Amino acid sequence: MSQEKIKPYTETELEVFKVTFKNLPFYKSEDGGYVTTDNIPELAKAINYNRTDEELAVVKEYFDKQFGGRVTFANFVDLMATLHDTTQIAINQAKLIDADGNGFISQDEFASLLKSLKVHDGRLREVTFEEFVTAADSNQDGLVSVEECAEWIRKALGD
Ligand SMILES: [Ca+2]
Ligand SMILES: [Ca+2]
Repeated sequence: MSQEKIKPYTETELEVFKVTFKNLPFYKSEDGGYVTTDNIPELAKAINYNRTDEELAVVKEYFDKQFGGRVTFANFVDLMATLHDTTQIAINQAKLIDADGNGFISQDEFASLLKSLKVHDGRLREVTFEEFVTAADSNQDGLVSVEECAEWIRKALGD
């Protein structure tokens, strides 16, 4: 499996992110460094992560459940990536979603995609698998490839 489509952040970019993160007034340096989910509204403001209160509540819920109420530096980088490069996050996400690695998104895999995307965009709550296939299957072979899925995510995340 080739990974060259995913362009990771450079050392310099990561260094800048780290400095930004550590300089947040509510940053906690224990346990490798984190921000509690209570500070998500301030965190969002600090990085121009423009989301509604409702969407931020979903983000908070996600971090509460998945990460015990903490936003770590790695999580922060992911959040930055959604701002910085929607294409990259979309490709990363599509690859992650293709859990069995067959290059296509199954109905089960789509269900987990929807779950993760809801964190980013509350509007996606009601998309069915059929609607997803219709919208995403650009070469009309009836299957949604990882690339087609990435393009769909990119559109879904873009405004
Ligand atoms: Ca698959
Ligand atoms: Ca297709």
